[in-house]
Amino acid sequence: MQEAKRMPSESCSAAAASFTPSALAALLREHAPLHAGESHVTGPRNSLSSNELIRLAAAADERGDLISAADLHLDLLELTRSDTYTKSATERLQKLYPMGDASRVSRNHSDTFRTAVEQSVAAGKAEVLSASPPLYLLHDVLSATEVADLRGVVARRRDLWGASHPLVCFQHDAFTGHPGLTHAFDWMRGRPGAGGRGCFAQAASRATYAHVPWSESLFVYRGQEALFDGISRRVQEMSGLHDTHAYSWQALTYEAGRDGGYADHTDCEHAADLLGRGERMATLLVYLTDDFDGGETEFPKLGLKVKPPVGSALLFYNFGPGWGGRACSAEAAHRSNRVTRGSKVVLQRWHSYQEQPFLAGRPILSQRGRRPFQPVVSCDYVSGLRTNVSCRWYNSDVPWTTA
Ligand SMILES: O=C(O)CCC(=O)C(=O)O
Repeated sequence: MQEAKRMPSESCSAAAASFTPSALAALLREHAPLHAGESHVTGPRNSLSSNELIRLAAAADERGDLISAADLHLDLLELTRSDTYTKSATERLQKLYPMGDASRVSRNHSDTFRTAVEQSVAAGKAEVLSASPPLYLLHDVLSATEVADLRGVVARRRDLWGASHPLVCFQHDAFTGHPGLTHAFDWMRGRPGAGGRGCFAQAASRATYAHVPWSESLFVYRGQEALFDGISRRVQEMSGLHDTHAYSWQALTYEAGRDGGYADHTDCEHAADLLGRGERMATLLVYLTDDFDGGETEFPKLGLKVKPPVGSALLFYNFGPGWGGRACSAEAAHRSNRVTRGSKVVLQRWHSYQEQPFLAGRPILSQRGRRPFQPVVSCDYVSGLRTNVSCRWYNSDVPWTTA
């Protein structure tokens, strides 16, 4: 936990250049040599059988330990992907994050969104960048003082999470080029919840993390920072996007020298149906810096490259065709271009059509395989496309963190 205070950006300048499978394999050989019987990868997250988990979950329920019960039901959900555990984990999370009956009213969320942004446009507070899919620039969402204060909160939380080197995880061994990783995927085979991902073990993560380019996503959950909760209320008023439909805030940071950009993707969670649980109906991006080069938010299908001024926001609808359309809109695909000078800081928040109060709350996932406050750098196929691999640093526990 002690060794790696956040790396200064000048020492990351070679990150993107050295991020090739063979360079990573060489680093592993040099800095984290294997001894007999060892692997550079960690094992499956969950070594308990579903029967054992069911027994432990029942015991946690019986003693009224809601946090452990929710955690175990989430483990069961990951292991089995069964509707039963979706329901049981949801029930427990809703008990942990009660929102009160008043917030449970059902509403047509795409209509409230549309009405509010159209009013903002009529009042000169927003402009339309694209009609289909609907994409808006909201002016003056934050004052200069608020921007400074929010950046202060982000800096404080980044310091907390910068104390340890990250665990380095990949979605596929082909990307690292390291044969050791295949063990992890073999181990995970037949475990539907594991998702075919593997993480380097601690020594291998320490040897490689500085050579992986990444952008950063720092989750700030509901109730953790009054300033963020206040902004949530304002967003609700300005955009019609209700706080009880929102995910947690994410503070995204892209630093020149370290950043590899974030590849083309849509924000639809499962690219399925707007009405599905957790589908990200709309995305909000609030910009906290603009003194950087590169780093535009680009919508290639719309021919738009945007770099909004500090304190303003982009807001877009991820489904179609047209307002209220229920299929994922390919036209809403976007990326973050690589930052080549300075640092880009953006607040991101997704909003689902369905009300899901617990989505913005701290997830109750296990810390197994990670040290306390140890971040994860995860290199994933963005949007499921094998040509689009991007790595991101996360402060949150993630399901593919293994023990
Ligand atoms: O930072 C940006 O401009 C876009 C971020 C984004 O698309 C994402 O994190 O999913």
